[in-house]
Amino acid sequence: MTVTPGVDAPTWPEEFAARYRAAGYWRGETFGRMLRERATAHPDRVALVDPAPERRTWTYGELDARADRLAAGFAARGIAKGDRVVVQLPNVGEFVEVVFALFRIGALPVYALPAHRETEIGHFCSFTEAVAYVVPDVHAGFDHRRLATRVKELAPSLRDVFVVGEPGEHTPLSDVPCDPAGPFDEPEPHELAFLQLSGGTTGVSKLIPRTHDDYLYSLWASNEICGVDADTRFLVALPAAHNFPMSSPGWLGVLYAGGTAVLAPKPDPATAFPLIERERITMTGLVPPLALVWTEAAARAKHDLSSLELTLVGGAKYSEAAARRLEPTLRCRLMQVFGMAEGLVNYTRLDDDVETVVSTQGRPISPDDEIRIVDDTGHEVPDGAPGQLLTRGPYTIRGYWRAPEHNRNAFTEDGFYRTGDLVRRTPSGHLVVVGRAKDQINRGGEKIAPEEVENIILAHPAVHDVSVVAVPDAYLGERSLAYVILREGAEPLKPVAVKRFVRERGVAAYKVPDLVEFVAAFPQTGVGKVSKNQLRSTAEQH
Ligand code: OOB
Repeated sequence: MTVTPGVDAPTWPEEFAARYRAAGYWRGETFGRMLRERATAHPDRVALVDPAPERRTWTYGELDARADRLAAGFAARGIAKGDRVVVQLPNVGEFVEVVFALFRIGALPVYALPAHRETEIGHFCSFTEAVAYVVPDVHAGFDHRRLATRVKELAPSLRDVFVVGEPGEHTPLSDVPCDPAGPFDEPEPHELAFLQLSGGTTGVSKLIPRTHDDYLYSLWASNEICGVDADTRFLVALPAAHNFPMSSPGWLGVLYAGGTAVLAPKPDPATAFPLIERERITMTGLVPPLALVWTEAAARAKHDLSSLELTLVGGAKYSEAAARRLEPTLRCRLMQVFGMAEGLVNYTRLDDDVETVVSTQGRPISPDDEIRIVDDTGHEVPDGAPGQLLTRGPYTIRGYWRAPEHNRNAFTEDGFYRTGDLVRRTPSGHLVVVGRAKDQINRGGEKIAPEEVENIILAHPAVHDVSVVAVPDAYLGERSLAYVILREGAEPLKPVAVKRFVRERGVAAYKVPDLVEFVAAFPQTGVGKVSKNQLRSTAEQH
């Protein structure tokens, strides 16, 4: 089934699109052509390094040729423009090869995280009517081929499973490449490039439709802000499929600039520090808990980290005290980033003073990022006061993919995205994140929709009701706590049994509640609804 822009993926009204083109934000480029141009300009420069288990490199010329051959192979297997392909790969070179091959034929990667399991993958595959699913053989001790076999039963549209490594009953990715056969039905710059996942506040993740034009703008503008150029050597420490390490400025930004992206198999100092030394890494991006660990480890590190010039920290609130420690210990610049897969990204700037860098989450990329900070009734708050952040702009979506009902609430009538974040604005235009209005848990940058976990726990026969809330945590920022009311007369349950029940449903491990507590009743609001605010205050006592 083809994708109809505007219906499946609400798009920018023509007057806005015209304005963004006239301002030079949307340059009429596509990812496929971008890589081709870089490969023509500097074929022998190294684009990509996959250091483990043995070091592999791809020059721009090699990556381009490889993307062409894979694209031809995918096309020969019937994958066509507009088709969705769920890609669930860890930080390996094949991830980059596969997505550029898909970009080239206009098929849309759907970026799953390595942690996702049957529930999430089954949903992505069936909801998007994906025709193919790309997996590693075994990653972090988990056999993705067996997951793929089960998912095939859930999603009848799925024709192919391609495996990086030992294929089992599926198709090895190494069998796919063909000699390029003629030009492909290439996508246009205004068309969709991929579907990114939302952190979500509802039962299932919403899909975020990003176009070549809008995403490429966020890349080159991020490059200018972060000082990314052909000499940049960027360490992809976080999962490559997440929007932050992909585009802020991330591996895609680095490839745009002609630099080198190095894929870390894991983000811990024991893995990352030797890589920084060996690969002369100049830049990386971390979530706050990792930044804490790196800062502590750097104080007694034996490795030479002197090549590191800039560390970006974002994805969740970075405490001011922790932010203050980063520059002196890692001996590089800090940049805070407050972004969202839906679009808007804020950075502190290289010429901001230290106080601004440690105490704010940055200001928007674009002069045309419109920011409104409003109260509960939708009215703008006085300057400097906290309120809910709404935004609209040249790289912020106008609606989720195939979600018209949800879009009615998630966006205002005039197209502003309701971020659900509570912020205040400083006189310099920087935003400070002060809290959250949306029902979401931010577990060290990994987003959990309480409703999704509640729905799973509710399916337990002994459970009468459940409410999942955040508990403050010194390391992760937040952890999850499930308050459970048991059915009358039900056998008493242990917390561990509730956790096991969630895990066995086949969801990403980070969604399994960290804590489970049994209660007799929930506090109620005036209108008789469960008061999550009160539950959260109780949870803060933990
Ligand atoms: C990034 O993207 P998502 O889509 O996983 O999560 C977005 C949400 C924001 O709405 C906000 O609630 C939270 O994550 N967030 C932050 C933050 N950065 C993101 N909250 C406080 N302080 C920060 N610095 O997380 C993302 C996307 C692109 C770049 C960076 C992060």
